[in-house]
Amino acid sequence: MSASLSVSDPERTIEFEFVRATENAALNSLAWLGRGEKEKADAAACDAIYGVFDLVDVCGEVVIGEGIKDNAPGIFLGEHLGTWRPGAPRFDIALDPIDGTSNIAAGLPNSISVMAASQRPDGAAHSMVNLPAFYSEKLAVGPEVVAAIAGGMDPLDLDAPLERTLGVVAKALGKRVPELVVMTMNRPRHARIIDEVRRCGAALRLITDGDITAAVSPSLADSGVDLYYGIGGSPEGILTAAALKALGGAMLLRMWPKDEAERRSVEAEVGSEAARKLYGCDDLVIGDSAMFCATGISDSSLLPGVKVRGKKATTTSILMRAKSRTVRYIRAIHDLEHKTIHLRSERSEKKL
Ligand code: VTB
Repeated sequence: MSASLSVSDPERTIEFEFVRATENAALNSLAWLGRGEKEKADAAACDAIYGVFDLVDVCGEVVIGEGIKDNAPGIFLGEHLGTWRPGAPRFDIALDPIDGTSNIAAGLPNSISVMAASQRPDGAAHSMVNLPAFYSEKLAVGPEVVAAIAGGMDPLDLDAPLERTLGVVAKALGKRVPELVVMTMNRPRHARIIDEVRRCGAALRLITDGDITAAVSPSLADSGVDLYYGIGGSPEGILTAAALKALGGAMLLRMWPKDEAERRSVEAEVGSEAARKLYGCDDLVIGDSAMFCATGISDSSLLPGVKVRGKKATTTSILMRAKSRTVRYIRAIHDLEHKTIHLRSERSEKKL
């Protein structure tokens, strides 16, 4: 047992409040599934997250928020979550009330509500890195690949041809390349990746949106995904890193400015060396404290979505902590005739 495990660790109790928050966000946004209103879905998820944390004794500071990117309603960088009652434990929080808002709006699969949190190591300015580029290039693999590399196999290299990377991953998993399943978002900027994966003979699962589920999936034994590779949102990369720290997976990440103007602005902000830095999960979420929690809204390779049958709704969430490496799947059955969701906007309980 790790020395850092302690019964008084506030993570152990607070983590369940994160499940309530993402469950309520999923339930409250479900009404917007397939209704073409992504901002209303996002607002409903944010309202429910605020509502849960308004009742929780924690000093949470949003260090990775959303909203600015989408120009949508959101929970922003620097906002406080929790009561901030004196003496309450302090956490840095990263969140995406809905990753995959376009999917919800279109009634498509692959949307989740997701949060991560960590306690700042002593003396550190922050525990999660805020990357100034909109996009990052990300390559994510599961624990078997990490173990094979630790055992002497060639490490992964973001600059190596994809053919080599697929070969390394296949060898680590004891598969042939044609047996590999690669996941990426279907985007014109991924044309080369898509061609390469197909040329090598691996299976490619293209998704519309939502690359947190995609990047976490290779670390889950039964997701059917072996490798995630692509260019997606930078904040999503931080949330992914928190999950992979708990799952023992790995990710290589490098900022991907979309044009010269963005490259110049990123370099002006962090310097040219940091702009090109290759990050691993421990560089993105610093220290041994990391919690990750997500609830499925619509079905994904990570989680089933909310299922409603009569007056009952079933949610499935995944909750994990890096310190203990316990991974919990929490299947909750909500009786909609009794369930109330505390929303900040109403400052009262909302009956579903
Ligand atoms: C990425 C991805 C997200 O939006 O940020 C994407 O990481 C935006 O990419 O998971 P495009 O600009 O190419 O659409 C998501 O898919 C959903 O927020």
